[in-house]
Amino acid sequence: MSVPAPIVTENDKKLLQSFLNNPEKASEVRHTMESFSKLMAYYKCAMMEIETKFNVLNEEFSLRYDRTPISGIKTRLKRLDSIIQKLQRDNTPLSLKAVETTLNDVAGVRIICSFVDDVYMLAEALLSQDDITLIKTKDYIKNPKPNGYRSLHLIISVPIFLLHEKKQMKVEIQFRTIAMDSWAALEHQLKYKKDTEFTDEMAKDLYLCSQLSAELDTRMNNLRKKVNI
Ligand code: 0O2
Repeated sequence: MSVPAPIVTENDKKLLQSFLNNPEKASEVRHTMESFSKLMAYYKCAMMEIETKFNVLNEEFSLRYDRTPISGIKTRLKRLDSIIQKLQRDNTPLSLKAVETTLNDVAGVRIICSFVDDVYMLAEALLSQDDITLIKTKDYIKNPKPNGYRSLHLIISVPIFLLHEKKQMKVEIQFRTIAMDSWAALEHQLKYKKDTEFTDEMAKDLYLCSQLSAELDTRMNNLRKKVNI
């Protein structure tokens, strides 16, 4: 039976000891950690604002048309290691300012829609709200990625109202149909399996699956129009 890796490694202990021996450094690290946690809390608030806006839109649509265009909402905050990786990838020096100015996807909201038309209807409804500012659009539905990935991405800015100030926070919103979401989730699982090579043949097959999923979306959307819902 293998011995589980210790939660606190010898290296961690050495690092902690070096901080204890250097109170100035310890206080600097504590201050940075506190500022980081505060920034993450602001991003979380922005995600909550966006999630609420979509719940309201879903509710109103359901009252008017007796169906819900949103089948699910997922939110996620980017993890510290992903934040660091992305900044390093772009050769951006690590700082909290860089996180706020350079990264667009620290706060992520994914809206899973019933039909393709719902994606655009919901995006338009959100963008028509006067506290939402559009920063960037990437339409991977009209222009899918070469691997077949489809989704509509909006980077927006939304205000959060704190005790004594109003702060504009960026949120990445990904709109997908159920079919687009299931393709992306399975592609992620298949591609990130570390011990097997992902061959060109497999990539072709995956691309074919994305085309089938696009065909499914088109047919479902046409049926929706015929049924008139
Ligand atoms: P996670 O775990 O979802 O956070 P940017 O610098 O933001 O303009 P970036 O980051 O390349 O450029 O943005 P892009 O192309 O809009 O894609 C960002 C996110 O879209 C990814 O986040 C994924 O969630 C999703 N995505 C993009 N391409 C693919 C793909 O080919 N397959 C799947 N399954 N998802 C994709 P992260 O940070 O990679 O991951």
